[in-house]
Amino acid sequence: MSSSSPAASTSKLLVPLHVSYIKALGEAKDDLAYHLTAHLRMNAIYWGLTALCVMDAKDTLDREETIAFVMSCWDDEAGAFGAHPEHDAHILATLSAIQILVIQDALDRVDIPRVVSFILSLHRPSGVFAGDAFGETDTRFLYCAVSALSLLGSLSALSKDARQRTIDYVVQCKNFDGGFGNRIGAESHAGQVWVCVAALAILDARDKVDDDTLGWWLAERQLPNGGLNGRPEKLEDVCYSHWVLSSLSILNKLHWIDADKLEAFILSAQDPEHGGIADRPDNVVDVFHTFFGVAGLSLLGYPGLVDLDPVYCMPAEVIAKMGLRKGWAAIERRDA
Ligand code: GRG
Repeated sequence: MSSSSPAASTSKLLVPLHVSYIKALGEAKDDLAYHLTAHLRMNAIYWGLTALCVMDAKDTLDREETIAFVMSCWDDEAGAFGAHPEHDAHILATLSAIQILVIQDALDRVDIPRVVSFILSLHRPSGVFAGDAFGETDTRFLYCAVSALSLLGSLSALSKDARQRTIDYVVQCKNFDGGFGNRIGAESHAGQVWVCVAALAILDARDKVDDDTLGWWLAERQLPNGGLNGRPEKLEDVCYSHWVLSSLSILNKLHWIDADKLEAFILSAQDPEHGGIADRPDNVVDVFHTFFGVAGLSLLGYPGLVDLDPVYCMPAEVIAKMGLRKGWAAIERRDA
């Protein structure tokens, strides 16, 4: 990205440029980068599609083509989705696939009972979930499992006892600073804070969060340049605009950070020539940071954007229609 871009050019969200940047990603099939990121393809389509929804440009991606790609990643042996055709099923790709199908109103294409059994097969006696049949466990996979079950209307497939063990596992990951780590005893990290707080919200166990202690820890993630880091002494990164802000939104404490400074930081990480948002100003853009940048701006009430549900990280209207909306609050959207 050009570092000589005039500051004025990034004082506004460059919506048409970001929309064409995301559209072009799916068409760059001759690029080496496209093939090197095959293991993230399903996640990348979810990030791109949801970013387009937030910018009110959902139809930029062809609906039938998108659904066909998702279905081509079905792993019939496991009964769930891989990240790419011929890849083994994994809970991360499975959640992204379900999110895409829900957004496209195409859940009816899925064998829901098989996906539910795949997810339940990943549940461990401690209450945590594994990512796949090979067994690595952590709170990210726990969130993916809980969110996917909920979106499939099958949270009740977790028995009362299994649900309680899941809640207890998350509670055991809570630290003295109010934050959460990726396993019991692990350091608090904003990404893990979000998965744990959002999973507790879905499981109707929000009361297990120490709102004030965690609210302070999250607010302290803001650095003098306005950006947010993921844990103390680390660099700011645009993606924390989602992990931190969504957590604060679920705690109804978004006003605990300086919204104007964060907004200016996110906007300064845009590529004003080719579109896309980077982790921080003057770095190379990617779809992950583009999505989490616009997600953060949406929660900050940026004009013209569509509301995002911070618990499911999906368009708020879609979640509300499914009757899944939990208590959260964003900053009121400003007029354009
Ligand atoms: C539906 C949005 C959604 C997610 C699914 C995979 C997942 C569930 C959540 C991931 C949560 C998480 C751990 C996010 C953090 C990602 C990140 C930027 C990690 C970087 O960690 P370090 O240690 O960086 O490299 P720092 O910033 O601490 O130096």
